Amino acid sequence: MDVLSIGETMVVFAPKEVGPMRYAQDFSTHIAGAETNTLIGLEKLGVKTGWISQLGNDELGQKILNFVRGEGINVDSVKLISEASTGIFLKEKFRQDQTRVHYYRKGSAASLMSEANIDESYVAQFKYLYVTGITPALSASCKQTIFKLISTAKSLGLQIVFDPNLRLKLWSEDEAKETLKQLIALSDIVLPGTSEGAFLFNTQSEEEIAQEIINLGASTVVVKLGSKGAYYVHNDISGYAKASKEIEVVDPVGAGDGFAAGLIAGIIEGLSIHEATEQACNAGALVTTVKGDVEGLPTKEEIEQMKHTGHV
Ligand code: CKP
Ligand code: MG
Repeated sequence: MDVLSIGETMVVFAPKEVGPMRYAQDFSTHIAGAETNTLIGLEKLGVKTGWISQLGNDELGQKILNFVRGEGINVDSVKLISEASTGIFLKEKFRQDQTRVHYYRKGSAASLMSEANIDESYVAQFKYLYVTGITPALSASCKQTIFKLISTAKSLGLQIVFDPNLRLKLWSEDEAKETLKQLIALSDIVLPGTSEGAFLFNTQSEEEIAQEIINLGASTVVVKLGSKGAYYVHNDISGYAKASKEIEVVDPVGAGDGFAAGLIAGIIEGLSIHEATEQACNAGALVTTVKGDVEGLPTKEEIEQMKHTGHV
């Protein structure tokens, strides 16, 4: 298998109508979590993946497990526990162009993960470890688990890919800043957005953000610039790439995870950093054309079609 990740996946309830959620009557349900969003994107692009997690031994936990397994991800390291419930979140389209996320995940089954969830022989089956800044924000034991998993993975020769995924609803600014910088310093490939870069390094410039991250030890940095594309630095190569077509955004959540999937798949299939970044931009853009965090993740054929014809 190629890519391993660890994190929390939840059931999402999204009001069907636009407007403040207090008036909502009907909800649609989806499944989302940054790490499985990316793993599902990778599976769609032909990359074999595995996931370490914990879910409640409840109906929603079973729903998530079935869904993730159904997308092809290996779930041998996912535990169902009876001590806590599966986390959920609500995704409110407050106004047509304003999405708000509300978490109900404190004390969830995933937040109780500990070093006992890491099986070294399982980790040894992979070439890349994909981590986001959400998992260490879930609890003290999750934070400890992330550092342990990264050091185990590094000692086994895995490459570390990191998306800061700053979530200030989950932890304080000071703790987030300190921990995210520590995690960046342990990573080979780092995928920040400009607002995350600005939070961490006090600059809006993508070139300065990338340089700060290279100085911390990464060999590859790709800074996401939203609809403007992305800026990459890989060893001594740098440049810009963007999606092959302007798209109409239906639901922006999950774009970064689709981006990560496109990039990692591109690196695994041996694309140049420019081509891999372009594939990442196309995958991220396509995610936003469909409601839900994973439903719009593209196959390789869709990406090729977008690239060559500019049509989705
Ligand atoms: O940065 P993105 O919009 O790509 O991330 C979205 C995901 O894991 C979403 O699926 C949600 O479950 C989360 O980030 C989160 O915990 O906020
Ligand atoms: Mg993100």
